[in-house]
Amino acid sequence: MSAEANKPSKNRLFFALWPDEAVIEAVERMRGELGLDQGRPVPQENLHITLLFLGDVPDETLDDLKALADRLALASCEIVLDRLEHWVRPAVLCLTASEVPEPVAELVNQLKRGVRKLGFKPEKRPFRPHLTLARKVRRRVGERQIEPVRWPVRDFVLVKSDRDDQGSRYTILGRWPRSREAVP
Ligand code: 2AM
Repeated sequence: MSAEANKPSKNRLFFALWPDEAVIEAVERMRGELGLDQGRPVPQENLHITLLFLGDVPDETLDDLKALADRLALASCEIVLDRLEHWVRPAVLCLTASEVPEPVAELVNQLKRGVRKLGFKPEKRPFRPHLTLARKVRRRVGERQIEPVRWPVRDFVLVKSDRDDQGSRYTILGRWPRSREAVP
């Protein structure tokens, strides 16, 4: 057996909010209006707001993460993306929300608390909801208020990220609250 085959299997995971069709359309409209001429646009199917990045997670921990998500509640709310920001160091251009809705802030706190009990060390920096529009944006882009993109928040997802030469490929592993899945 090769050394590769002996390695414990891990996946790069994160919890996120995933946009529905209407939000994707609104973001694309905004992206068109902004007329970006540099960097690598995030493909439409990859648009999301990260709630909590977990990094490489061994396969045996996946069920614990799903069980944690099963226990969490999320009241319906709305995230209003109302600013364009250029984060110079990670070189990303993103839409950000001036305000974090209370249910989302509470969910992120509960996720952090829950994963800490599973042995993760979630980052301590305060949660800043952002939707990355483009990466490798090196020339200055003026930050400004934008026509708000309204994102109704109904559920959250656990996502696997695979990276290759083409960039990131995301697979949704679960969606919560689960009761919504039963609704046709
Ligand atoms: P970003 O959109 O600001 O790049 C998957 O990598 C997601 O997790 C991305 O949306 C990324 O945010 C976010 N993320 C947060 N912390 C990260 C880290 N340390 N490494 C990679 N991605 C991270």
